[in-house]
Amino acid sequence: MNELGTLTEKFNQASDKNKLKLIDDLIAKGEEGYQFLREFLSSSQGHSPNPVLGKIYQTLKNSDNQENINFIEDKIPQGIVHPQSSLNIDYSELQELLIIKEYQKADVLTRVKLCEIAGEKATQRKWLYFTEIAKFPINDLHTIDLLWNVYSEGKFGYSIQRKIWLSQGKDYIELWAKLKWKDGNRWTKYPQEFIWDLSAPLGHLPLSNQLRGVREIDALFAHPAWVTENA
Ligand code: UYC
Repeated sequence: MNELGTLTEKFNQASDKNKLKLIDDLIAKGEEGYQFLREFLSSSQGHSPNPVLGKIYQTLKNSDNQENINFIEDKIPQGIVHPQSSLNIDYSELQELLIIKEYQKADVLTRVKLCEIAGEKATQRKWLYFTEIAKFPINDLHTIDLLWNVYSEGKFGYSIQRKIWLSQGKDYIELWAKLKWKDGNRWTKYPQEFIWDLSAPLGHLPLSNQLRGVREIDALFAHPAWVTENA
């Protein structure tokens, strides 16, 4: 078998975590690697979106290879997630920003969308009461979390942050340290000291301002969106 054949076979048998790494090796093979990735993505349509498919999508869409760009435009122009909303909220711009890894813009837009979910008053106020968060539709929180997860190699999103928080015994001091939101006694300064790419620690984004205390993020982590999935 040729080198590419060995690589694609390895890819097919790999765990998702290893697939993420092997995507880079496939890209290094040039057009043949890209062709494999296009076919893999095609044959995965109808599967639920995950970070492996998200990384392949981003790689093809953000490459300067015309065949990749044509493939994306013809087959999957909007992204691999079909955003669900119980409130008819449009998440397509959030998907676009995450696909091109504009994580800082996506972070800002995520807060705008949370206010949109909460309603007119929150949108004008530009921040949330914890009582509003408790009433958020599960669908919309799942969509926002899925978009972040799928287009960050599984690194970002609220459900990841919540898992870290649970693993730290629901201790916010520990959570802030893990997410690099605080370094010792020093709060990370918004926005310039946050890390806006995939070199960030697990769960670093999206941000929740802690200026008004932890009740907001606490309501987010207590939401049934996460509890029903994995207790
Ligand atoms: N900021 O420090 N933050 C702001 C974070 C705190 C502060 C926005 C995160 C600590 C002020 C976002 C951290 C603190 C403003 C974040 C952080 C503080 C502001 C923009 C680490 C001082 C502007 C959206 C936990 C010690 C005032 C927003 C205002 C803004 C995020 C200060 C996303 C994760 C306790 C003074 N900070 N924030 O919510 O209200 O305004 O405009 O968390």
